[in-house]
Formats: sequence, C-alpha cells, structure tokens
Amino acid sequence: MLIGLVGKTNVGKTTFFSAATLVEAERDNRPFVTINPNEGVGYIRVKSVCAEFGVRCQPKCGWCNGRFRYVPIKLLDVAGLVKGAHKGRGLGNKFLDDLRRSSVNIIVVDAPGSTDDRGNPVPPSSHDPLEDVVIVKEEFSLWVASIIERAKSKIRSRIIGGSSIDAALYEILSGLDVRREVIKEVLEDLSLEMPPMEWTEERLLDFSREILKRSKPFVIAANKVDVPKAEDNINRLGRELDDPIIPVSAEAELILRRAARSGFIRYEPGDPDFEVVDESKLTRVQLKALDTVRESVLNKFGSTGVQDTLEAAVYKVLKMKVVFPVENETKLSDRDGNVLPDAIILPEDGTVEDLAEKIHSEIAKKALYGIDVRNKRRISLDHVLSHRDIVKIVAAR
Ligand SMILES: Nc1nc2c(ncn2[C@@H]2O[C@H](COP(=O)(O)OP(=O)(O)OP(=O)(O)O)[C@@H](O)[C@H]2O)c(=O)[nH]1
Ligand SMILES: [Mg+2]
Repeated sequence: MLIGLVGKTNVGKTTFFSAATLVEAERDNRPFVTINPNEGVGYIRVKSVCAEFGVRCQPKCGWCNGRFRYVPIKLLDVAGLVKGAHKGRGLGNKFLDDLRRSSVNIIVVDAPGSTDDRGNPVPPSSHDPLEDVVIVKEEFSLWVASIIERAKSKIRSRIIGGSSIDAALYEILSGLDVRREVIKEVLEDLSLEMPPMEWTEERLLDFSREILKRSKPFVIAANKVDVPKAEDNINRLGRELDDPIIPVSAEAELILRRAARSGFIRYEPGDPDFEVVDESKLTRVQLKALDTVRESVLNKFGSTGVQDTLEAAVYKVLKMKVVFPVENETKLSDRDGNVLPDAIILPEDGTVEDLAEKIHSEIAKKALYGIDVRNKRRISLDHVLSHRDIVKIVAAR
C-alpha cells in the first residue's frame, strides 16, 4: 500500500512525511527544497484485537500499545507542483511518474494561505489555498493525458491489430493501477466512441480527469492549522470540494514525535494529548513549544491530524480493512509462537483467498478453507472478510 504526498511547493509535504515516518529529510521555508522523492514507512491504526483475547500482539512490523495496533503503509513524498508544471514550470511534472504505484494521494495545502502561487512565503490570508488544490488536480490530469499522448502510436497499432479501445488503453494505464472496468465505464459515460488518436486535447483531458477521479482518489491535508486564519479557509475548502479535508499541523506532529522518541513526553501518533515525562529535562523554550502545540492544535482540533489523514485515505477513501492471519487459532500465533504477528490490509471486497494470496502465493494455491478464530467456524475461500477479523487458513499439505 503506497500513499503519495503531493501539492504545491513549500506547503509542508516533507514535514508531513517526516512526522509520519520519522525519516529525516531536508525541509525549509522556500520553494523546491525536495527534488528526489523520499520514501518511508508510516502507520495506520486499528483498534487492537489482542486485548479481547487477553494476549499481547508481537508484530513483525509496526507496534501495538494495547489500545491500537499500528500497521505499516508506505509513504512517498515528491517534489512540489506549480501551475504550468506540465509545460516544464518549476520542476515539471515528470516526477509524478514516481506515483504510478500509489493507491491514493494526499494533497497537502497551506491552509492559512501563507505561500503564493510559486511557493514563496507571504503573510497569512494573502493566497487562496483552493486555487492550489484546483491546480494540483489539473496538473495530475495533464500528467495522465501526457501518458496516453506519448503512447498514441502504440495504441494505434494495438487497435489496428484488433484490440478494443478499452483493452488498448488498459495496457497503457495498468501501470497506474487503473482497472479495465473503470476505463470501459469512463469511455461509455463520456460517449468516447472514437479511438484515442482522434480525440481532441479537451476530450483527452476529460477522460484523464474522470479516470483519476475514479482510480486515484485524493484526500486533502489542510496543513499549518497552528497558524491563525487557517480555519476560515478550511471551512471554505469543505464547501467547495468533495474530497475529505483534514485539519493538520505537520509541524506539531513532528515536534511531538521527536519529543516522544527522545523520551521527553509520552505520545503516540493520533493521541489527543501528551504527557511530559520529566519537566526538569526540558528547557523553557522546549516546554513553551509543547504548550503551544497543545493550545493551538490539540485542544482546538483534537489531534495533529497527520494520523487521521492517513486513516481517512486508507479507510474512508479506499475503504480498505485490516485482517489478522494466524496459524495457531488457540494461541493466536504463528508456528513460532509470535502472537498476531501480521496485520494485512485488504480491499473492501477482500476474501479468505485474497488474504492467502497476500501471505504467500504457494499458500493460496493449496488453501482449502479458512477458520474465523472468533467463533471457530469454517469459512469458504470466497467468504468476504470484515475489518479486524482473525483468520486461520487451512491448506493442503
Ligand atoms: N506553521 C507551520 N509551518 C509548517 C507546518 N508544516 C510545515 N511547515 C513549514 O513549512 C515550510 C515548508 O515545509 P516543507 O515540509 O519543506 O514543505 P514541502 O511542501 O515539502 O516543500 P518543497 O519540497 O520545497 O516543495 C517549512 O518551513 C516548515 O517548517 C505546519 O504544520 N505549521
Ligand atoms: Mg519537500
């Protein structure tokens, strides 16, 4: 599962990335600091299942605090986009190719409007963040259009060779994780009966917009909510856009996670508050910074929003679920005795067979049925699993 971080330059993408992954990367208050993408591991929370059974998870990846299991997901922070990127402005839009594999993209915006259209710092309220969202989405559509444009001769030869339009487009777009049914639907809904070589620029763009809408959804991280004036803009974004919008302070999350890593505070991603471990270990400046985070972010918004954004992307937008495979249904462990070692992210319609496939293709080949560990009942391979199910897969020897 890969989540992309995109947006105008100098809005806090890398700060969000570092806050979620604790990977250090260059950040600064000026445009185009990030050039090469940063890849790291963040986490989504699942309400722990171990407490229900009186055991404690021993995750292979991520961790569990008894309340929540933190399940790894990959994050990719890319360079910033500005208007005209498809024409080569700023760093262009070729780097979006790195996002071919992402299932969903988070658009980070400067909610208080404290950076202009080129990413230069300006006083809050000087710029409209809605414009930035529109531009990023448009540059994304132009990127998809350019992928099709570049492949036109290939599409032509496939169609001459007898391929249908949707099959030819599927071949080009499958690397973007676009399903063939979606391509078919969009062609029909837009009444695109001619082959892509004969589409006007406008039609190609309409097609690309619609493909993105249905296959690569967005979540908006309205960042810098610690800056006054952010709230009015967030309310307006909510009225104008259909995408989920989460108030975020990436800077606050980074401060809290670093303080927790150094042992100064007790705080886990997504918590509504933190606790200072030993005041005498902190300077007055550090205590003041923590107080500001509490007052201007946590007390006002309930959390820093970083965790909520990742979870909105996975659960709300992609409608994914997390299930726990085990080999020993009594101990809830693998064969080495590790309790609930794996947590697997599956799509909404994910079945026992899909789970087996995710564990190992060999297991999937030999899988006979599953056992729902909560009620010890047999479940068939085509049984659609629920969020937080614990499943043993029984396979032929
Ligand atoms: N007040 C405030 N500032 C923030 C927040 N998040 C990021 N910033 C600041 O915004 C500036 C830009 O942050 P980056 O993370 O480098 O932004 P970026 O979008 O990755 O920028 P490019 O890679 O240059 O496109 C830095 O000075 C950050 O400290 C936030 O939540 N609140
Ligand atoms: Mg950056």
